[in-house]
Amino acid sequence: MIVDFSSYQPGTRVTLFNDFGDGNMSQVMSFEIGQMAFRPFVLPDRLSDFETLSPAQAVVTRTFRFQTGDVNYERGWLIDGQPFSPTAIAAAAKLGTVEVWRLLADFHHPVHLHLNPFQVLSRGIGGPGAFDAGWKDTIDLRPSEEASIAIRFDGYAGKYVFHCHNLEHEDVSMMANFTTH
Ligand SMILES: [Cu+2]
Repeated sequence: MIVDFSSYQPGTRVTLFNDFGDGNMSQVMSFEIGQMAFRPFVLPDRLSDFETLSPAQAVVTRTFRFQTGDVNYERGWLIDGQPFSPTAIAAAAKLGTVEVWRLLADFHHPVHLHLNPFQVLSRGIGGPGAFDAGWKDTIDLRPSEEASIAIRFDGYAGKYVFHCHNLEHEDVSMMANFTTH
């Protein structure tokens, strides 16, 4: 991320706010503007290069539905109709392989995977947005939206989770395990 502070005078304090936060929680961070650096800066045409994953590389396609449902006779949030269980394994991925995961949502669900980043292949009607480009660790699914992501599982064998990053959903109990081997 590149932030241009050149329009501020030295000594200015610039605070980044979260419009959805309450009270002190709305203040994310502050920047103290120092002395001007007279170093000409030109934004490069291309910030970085990365390998683009293709659905053709996928060894398996899995589907996960992020929906409301009952947890212990109360309303909760589920993945494929199931609340989180420490012992249940929703997917077992082979290290070094690429998988496509179709994610379906009934509501806003920012879906987050541990271990590896992923790329957004498709989203809703009209395809991925510019904001979907590059490597992601979370995709914010919108109500009734379906998206496909490509993940290359790599690096470490073990047991990991994926979950809705809305804590009110994750805690009751929109989370599941996957393993890599
Ligand atoms: Cu959610």
